[in-house]
Amino acid sequence: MDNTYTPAEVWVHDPANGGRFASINSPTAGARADHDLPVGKHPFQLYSLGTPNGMKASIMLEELLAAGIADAEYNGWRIDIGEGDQFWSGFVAINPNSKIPALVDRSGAEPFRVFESGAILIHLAEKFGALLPRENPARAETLSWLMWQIGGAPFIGGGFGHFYKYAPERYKYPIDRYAMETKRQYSVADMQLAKTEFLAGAEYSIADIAAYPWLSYLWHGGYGGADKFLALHEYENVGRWVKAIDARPGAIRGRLVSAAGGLAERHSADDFDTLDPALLAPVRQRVDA
Ligand SMILES: N[C@@H](CCC(=O)N[C@@H](CS)C(=O)NCC(=O)O)C(=O)O
Repeated sequence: MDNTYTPAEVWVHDPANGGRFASINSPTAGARADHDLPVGKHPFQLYSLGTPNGMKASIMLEELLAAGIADAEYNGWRIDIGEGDQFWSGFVAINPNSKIPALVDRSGAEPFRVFESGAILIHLAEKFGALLPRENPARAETLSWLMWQIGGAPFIGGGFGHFYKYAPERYKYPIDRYAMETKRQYSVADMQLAKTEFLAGAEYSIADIAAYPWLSYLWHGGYGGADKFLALHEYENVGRWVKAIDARPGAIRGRLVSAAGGLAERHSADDFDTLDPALLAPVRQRVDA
C-alpha cells in the first residue's frame, strides 16, 4: 500500500489545511465573537442558511403556513456560515454545536431553543399536529425515515460533496467511498419509493421534508454535476418524488429562505413577491452549484 500520510502519534490541528473552509473549521467549540441575534415579532425565529440542512426548517415552516396554520409565522434570519456567523455568542447560545438551522420558539411564556434539523421538524410537527402521524405504526415509520436521513446526510455532504467538490485536492479513495455510499442511499430511497408515494407511506411527512433538500440537490446537478457522475437518473422513483415535491408551494418558498438569490431575511409571505417570479415556478432549474 502506498501510504502518502503517516499520522503522528498525537494529531495536531493544521489551520492551513482546511481548504475552502480553513477560516471556519476548528477543533474547538464555543463563541468566537460577542454578537447578539436579531429578534422579530413572530412566534418563531429561524436562524439558518439556504443549504440542504437549513432548508429543512424553512420548508417545514412554509408547509405549515401553506396548510393554513397561521401560528407558525416566523422571522427568518440568514446566518452566513462562510463568514463565521455561527460562532456569534448569540448563535452559540441557541446552538452549542454552531451549525444551522437553529430555532427559537417564542410562542409561550418563556422562549426556548431547538437545534438540529431533525429536532426542529419533530418539535414543529408535534406542536401543530401536522406532518407526523400520531399513531403507530405510521408514526414509527415516519420517525424511522427521518432518522435514516439525519444519520445519512453527513456521508453525502461531508463525505461525497466535500471530497468531490470542495477538498483542495481530489483523491480517488474518498470519492469512491462516498460516491458508493451516496448511491446506496439513493437506492434505499428508490426501493422504498417504488412501493409508497412518499418515504413513510402514502402521506407527505417530515421524513420527506428532511430528505428532499439533499436528494433533490444532487438530483438537480448539485456539486457541479453529481447527477451525471452518480447516474442519478437511474433512480426513477426518486426522480418522480423529487419532481412532486419541487412543485409544492411550501417547498418552493422554503428553499428560497436565507438562500443565495433568495430572501436574505423573511418576515412575511409578501417578501416572496420581491423575488424574480421564475424562482417561484413549480419546475426547479438545475443548480449546477
Ligand atoms: N446535524 C445537523 C447538521 C447541520 C449542519 O451540518 N449545518 C451546516 C450547514 S449545512 C453548518 O452549519 N455548518 C457550519 C459549520 O460547520 O461551521 C442538522 O441536521 O441540523
